[in-house]
Amino acid sequence: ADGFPLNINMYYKDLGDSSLPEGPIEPASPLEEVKQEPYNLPSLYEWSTCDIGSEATCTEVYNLLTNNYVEDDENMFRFNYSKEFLRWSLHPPGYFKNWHIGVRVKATKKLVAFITGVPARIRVRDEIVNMAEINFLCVHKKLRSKRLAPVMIKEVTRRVHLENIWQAAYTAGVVLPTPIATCQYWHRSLNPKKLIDVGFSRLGARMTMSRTIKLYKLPELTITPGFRKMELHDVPAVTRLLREYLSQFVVAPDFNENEVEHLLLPTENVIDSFVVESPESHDITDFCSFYTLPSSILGNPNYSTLKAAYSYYNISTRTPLLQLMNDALIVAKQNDYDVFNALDVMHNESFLKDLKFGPGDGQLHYYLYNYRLRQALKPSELGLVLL
Ligand code: NHW
Ligand code: EN5
Repeated sequence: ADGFPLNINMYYKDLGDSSLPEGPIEPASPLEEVKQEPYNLPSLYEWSTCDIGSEATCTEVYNLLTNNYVEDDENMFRFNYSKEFLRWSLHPPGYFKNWHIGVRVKATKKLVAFITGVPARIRVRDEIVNMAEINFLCVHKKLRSKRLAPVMIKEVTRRVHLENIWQAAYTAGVVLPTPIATCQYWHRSLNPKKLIDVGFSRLGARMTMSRTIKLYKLPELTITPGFRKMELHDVPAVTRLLREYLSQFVVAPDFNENEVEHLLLPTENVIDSFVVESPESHDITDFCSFYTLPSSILGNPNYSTLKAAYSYYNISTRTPLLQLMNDALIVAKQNDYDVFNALDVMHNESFLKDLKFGPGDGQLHYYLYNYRLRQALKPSELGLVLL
């Protein structure tokens, strides 16, 4: 009546006000309004769409990331995604080649920065939202702090918008505006002597090396009857199991059979997945999976890489989750992994302590771009694992 808005919050988009509705913050724009030309880079550099299917380009990306990607807070370890992993994770069904964005030095064509998006349908409560999953943002160490990252983020955003997609999901070890959840990394030693030798873990108080080795010892063989590697003919059953399981979380991917085949069928040195096939009914009752992400060990004279497994999607309907994950640890040990890592997402809390995982010094923050949640989620409300 006096001409003032009833609710001053209508002028403040992101105050975390729990009275504001959940959903898109900015509405989609008409595609004609999306900027048609790439953002400007400093004049010595140029954009370069990276064809990861090309062996030469994949090698360039691999080398950039191997030398410049994420390190722990004490710069002792650096993620060392393999080329096979990059090809797999960047080529899901329906991927867009021009969402794999490099920056090169004009004069030499040297690749100095990178960022990627891949399409994904992510459900938030009962809305399925077309999103981009953003990953592998990397700027060469010699070009840091020159505000290149914000230009790369704007450019990937523009290219995502050109496909009429207006939301994104991403994770980072650093705090940015505004996490939808903050998760804890947990680590289960498989090769405690090496982990201690390289400084990944420490000998506990009043522990000797031999007591520590005994503490982490695992059976040679898996325990669950019917536990075996997932095969192509399991895709329909695993998809049904996964869709049903993920429906309980607030944020989770909406996987179809094509995506399950690509993302969850075992790929050597990239993704391992296992089913439990009931010896009686031959039904697929349980599932577990982990991906392979080694880290370079920086400046150690004796060891150069740490072989790490990362828990991916796990589902128990018959086999207790604890037993299923114990079998996952056993196969990881059989295959020479040094450590098995997991986040406290989904139902992982229920097995972490019992299976002798310990909390790491790293956290992982989850983000959505242009999508508001009323309040931050507990890690156990997240049904999403990004690579
Ligand atoms: S997280 C891994 C990110 N990569 C690394 O940590 C590798 C090692 N570090 C680097 O290469 C997973 C550089 O330090 C980077 C920053 C490139 C990180 N996300 O260029 P400047 C992902 O890939 C902000 C977002 O001078 P720099 C997810 C920082 O807050 N922003 O810094 C990626 C500051 O902004 P402010 C980050 O050190 C998600 C600005 O960058 C960030 O030379 C991307 C400084 O830029 C991070 N991880 O390069 C967002 N780290 O506003 C996607 C720093 O505070 C959003 N910054 O001044 C969605 C897009 C799609 C939408 C579609 C609708
Ligand atoms: C995008 N997809 O900090 C992801 N890792 O705890 C990008 N710590 O390995 C964001 N500092 O705690 C990634 N050992 C963010 C994570 C960046 C990498 C990172 C942490 C996660 C990590 C290790 C090594 C620490 C080395 C010194 C750690 C302790 C293990 C110990 C084993 C025995 C039981 C107690 C815990």
